[in-house]
Amino acid sequence: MAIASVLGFPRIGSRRELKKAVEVFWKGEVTEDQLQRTAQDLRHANWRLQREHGIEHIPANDFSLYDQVLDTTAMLGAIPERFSWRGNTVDLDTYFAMARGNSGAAGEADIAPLEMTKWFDTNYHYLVPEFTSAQNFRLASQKPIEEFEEAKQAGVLTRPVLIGPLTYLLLGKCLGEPFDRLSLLDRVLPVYEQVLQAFSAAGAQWIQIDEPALVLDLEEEVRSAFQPAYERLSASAPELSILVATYFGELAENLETACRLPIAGLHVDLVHGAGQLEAVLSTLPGAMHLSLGLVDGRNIWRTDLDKALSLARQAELRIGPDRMLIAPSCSLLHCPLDLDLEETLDGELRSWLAFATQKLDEIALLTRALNEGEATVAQELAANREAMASRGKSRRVHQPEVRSRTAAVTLEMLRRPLSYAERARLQREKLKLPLLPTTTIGSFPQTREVRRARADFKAGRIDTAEYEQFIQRQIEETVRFQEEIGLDVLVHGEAERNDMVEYFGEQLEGFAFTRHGWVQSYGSRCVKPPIIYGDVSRPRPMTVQWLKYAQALSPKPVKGMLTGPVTILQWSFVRNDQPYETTCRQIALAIRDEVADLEAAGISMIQIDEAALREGLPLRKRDWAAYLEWAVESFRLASSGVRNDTQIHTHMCYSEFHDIFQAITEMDADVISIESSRSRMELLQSFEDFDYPNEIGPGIYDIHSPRVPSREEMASLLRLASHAVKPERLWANPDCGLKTRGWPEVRESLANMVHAAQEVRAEF
Ligand code: 39S
Ligand code: ZN
Repeated sequence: MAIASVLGFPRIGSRRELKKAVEVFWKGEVTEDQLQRTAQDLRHANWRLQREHGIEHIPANDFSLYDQVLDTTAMLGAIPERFSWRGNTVDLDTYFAMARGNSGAAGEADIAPLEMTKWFDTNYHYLVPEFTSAQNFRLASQKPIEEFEEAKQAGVLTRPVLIGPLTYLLLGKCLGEPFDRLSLLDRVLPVYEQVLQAFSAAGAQWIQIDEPALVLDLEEEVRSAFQPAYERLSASAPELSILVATYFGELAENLETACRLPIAGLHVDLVHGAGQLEAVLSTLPGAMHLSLGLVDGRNIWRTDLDKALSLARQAELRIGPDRMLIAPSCSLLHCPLDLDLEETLDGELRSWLAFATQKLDEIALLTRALNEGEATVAQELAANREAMASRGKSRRVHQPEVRSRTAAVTLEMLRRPLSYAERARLQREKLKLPLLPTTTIGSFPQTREVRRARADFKAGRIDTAEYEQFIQRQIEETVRFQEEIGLDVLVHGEAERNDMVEYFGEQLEGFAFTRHGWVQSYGSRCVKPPIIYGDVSRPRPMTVQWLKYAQALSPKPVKGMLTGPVTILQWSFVRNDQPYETTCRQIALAIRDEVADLEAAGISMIQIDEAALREGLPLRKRDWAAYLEWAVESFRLASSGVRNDTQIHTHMCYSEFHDIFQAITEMDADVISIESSRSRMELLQSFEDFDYPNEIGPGIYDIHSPRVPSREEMASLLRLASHAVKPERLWANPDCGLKTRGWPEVRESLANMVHAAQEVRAEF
């Protein structure tokens, strides 16, 4: 019989209970016990829910108070020296210090947190493990076992989840002298062996070990490290059935490696690696179970059950039902929890969607169809067919005008009429900015007050006029503050925006947005990605009213702020019935219209953020060129419709540019601002090496912590930058938006930044 299974489940709770509990704990308003009780309730609710929905292999240890990679670091006792951890097991203070750093408050030292980065190509961020060549590991957290026991006591025999040793090491970074991370494998394996033995002793039958690294381009030495590692692991707990889970792509040339492992089962992603089933079936050894990732764990579309069943039947013919597990493509962590909470979505749209809870039903249904025959679920299958057909032909999805407009894009529309050098001259004449102009990335602190006003407005407690007046007051205060400290290029502060993607999604045609569709982005921070279900267009201006208001307040230029097409695409749930690049081009045209309207309203500088351009890079290098081509083209389509003397800015939230430098240059923005203060301007090396032709604002104020950088510190960063970039092409700005910061530190830091720029300016 095929087994209904799940690889991981959302843990924040239907009302973001985890976020709220963790944040009040950080403020010291509740005890550790209270936090742990909330966490326990959430775990129990998840186990119960999955059981009620017919899932047999239910995960444990997929829960986390912050991040599952950090949990693994705690399990392995790989706590960097600077946290001065001396305990036997990792305590909660050390755990959260690694996640958030120690701001130096209350007499404590100022300790930097672990770095945060993207979990593969998702919008989830994990904390990067740090290793030294002398790194030691030992079992320092019983969490995996405790959560397994906890479930068992609640009557659920779970399949616990661990991040595999190879993936874990590959996600980490080496400190000090460079060395091979895999040289640490022999030191981590004993801890894994101990954990497996503990699971075995506790009565676990299956264990899931996630090795998503197997869908990446791997060097031969890395690939060949899997076999001996898994030989040790499986020998250490022979009664335990190990399922190695791969996801987010195809195994491709790593398939044989995976199939040779001495394990009981292999999970493959058949949504993001749709073409690999036949190859997997031909390579899978005679006794190995196959877990079929048929239900998309990263998107919100209802599964086409006929298609999924035909894949399952294909597998069944070759390996029989007894070696099959039916599963989501990856953990459901990346999906919102429950479609039933969305009372405001209309019935038609809702019939096309499945959130995590609905995906449980799909998995159970597919399993039943296999085990008991399709006749037993005929009604459900018919309803599914009807939903698929309605989506395929709906007028809301297919807009002929959008189609013809996208088809009519010409090469001229992708190019500014003059070169950067000629544009720069015109822009200098018009804007009359000083050397090293100072500006910010766009957002100012989103205070409780701002969020509350929006919540009140959405709930109807205040009316439109009241809300708009409130936002205008915020804008005015922000503009006045910037004038006061002497910034050269102002922004309106984005008080009206809940999120840089959701805000635009709410106003574009072809997008739907949810009320409770939260997905964890990192730690306690969540996002509510909009749903792109149809052809995209812009019925009316989205930002012009606010920018016009702000510009009227000041003679200084106010920069218009937009989110770029690639970033809107990356941070939304995207339709799966046409290529991503087609959807991206439609969004680009909508943004292009907004750019034109801003220009017409007298805005002379427009920033189009592509925060997510780099993270959209495909996992396999061979797919990079195609992606970068349409991504850059979309940006150019959005940005090239302006006059030569209108200055186009863009912003990017990371500092590894070496490998995509060509693409960044081809975007041809007049000014680019980038993160860099944490990497101490290392990225300037790239700009020097490649001789970036346009203007750059390397971030000199690290906004990722509440720390206030001094004027001297920022001045020296600017001087450093002026060695790599000609002073006439250099800007002074923070390294990202200020929305997560508080006003007091922002006031002080920005004033220091302006002084730093003035100081260095005087030296030229
Ligand atoms: N992806 C997206 N989409 N956007 C991004 O900015 C990023 N940045 C990177 C990469 N991916 C991204 C990740 N960084 C937050 C901050 C940084 C992030 C991701 C998320 C963040 O702060 N999220 C907020 C949070 O988790 C939610 C932001 C939001 O949508 O708290 N706020 C809404 C608003 O402002 C809803 C606010 C809210 O919680 O309108 N309201 C309360 C409620 O609904 C009521 C308000 C109150 O009384 O306090 O209960
Ligand atoms: Zn940024």
